[in-house]
Amino acid sequence: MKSEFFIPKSHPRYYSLKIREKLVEGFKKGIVPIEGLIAQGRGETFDYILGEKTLKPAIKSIKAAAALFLLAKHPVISVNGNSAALVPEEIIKLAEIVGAKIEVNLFYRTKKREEKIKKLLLSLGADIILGVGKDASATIPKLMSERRKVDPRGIFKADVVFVPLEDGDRTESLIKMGKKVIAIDLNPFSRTAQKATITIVDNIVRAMPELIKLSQKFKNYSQQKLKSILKNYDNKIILKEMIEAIEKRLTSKAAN
Ligand code: PTJ
Repeated sequence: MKSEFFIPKSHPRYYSLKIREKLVEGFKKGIVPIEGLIAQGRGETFDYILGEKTLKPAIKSIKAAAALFLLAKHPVISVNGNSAALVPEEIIKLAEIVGAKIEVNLFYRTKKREEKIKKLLLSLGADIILGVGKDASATIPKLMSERRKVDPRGIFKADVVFVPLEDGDRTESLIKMGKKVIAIDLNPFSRTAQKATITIVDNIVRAMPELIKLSQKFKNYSQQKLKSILKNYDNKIILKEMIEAIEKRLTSKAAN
């Protein structure tokens, strides 16, 4: 179900428009909820301000995320509609490299959409997808949204949960359960960004290939080296650096 509209490569916003098209296609296929298009719009705003590139603090977060993944005993990648539409192959690749399970977990949960996302990931080579239908039989305590329903083999028992593009109601609950949370969120002010153990403030389409690359590289590192990468990481400092980067960019734009 490709877009009927032609986007010329010469268009100054070609890449951004192509990402948008992926989400629209995902929406038409029943993978992305209509609210997911709004979420992308919010992300685009921050990306525009950041200059649509991966900034240095984000690279530090990606390195720490790779280290945490590789040190984890039960890492799980939580997939929603937007991440399934934008980076399905990358999710599978990352899971392979770091030995993570993949679980579908939706805020706007419907049986149909869960099944479609599972089918998409299986068709791209994933071997098992958790969290769909009756498999989501465990509950995240004190969480009221549909995201509370999780798989006992997956998010429920995970020590590290990766939540690319989250809506903010779950990260805090996962942290309270004693888990470590890695988030990708272009908005450094969001609740998810503020509460996660590691926040990658970057576009998911740029961050995922970098995370795959560094996870592959770090696989050769000793546990001690991975631990020291984590020890030197401070998420509060990273968020501060990202907010300062936004401030700097806005100030320089205002001066021109
Ligand atoms: O598939 P579901 O039912 O689980 O629903 C998924 C959405 C994304 C609709 C749901 O989680 C939601 O409503 O999310 P929010 O509250 O809009 O938050 C999404 C966050 O992701 C916002 O802080 C955006 O800035 C950020 N974001 C959006 N697009 C990108 C992004 N961050 C990185 N890369 C993007 N491409």
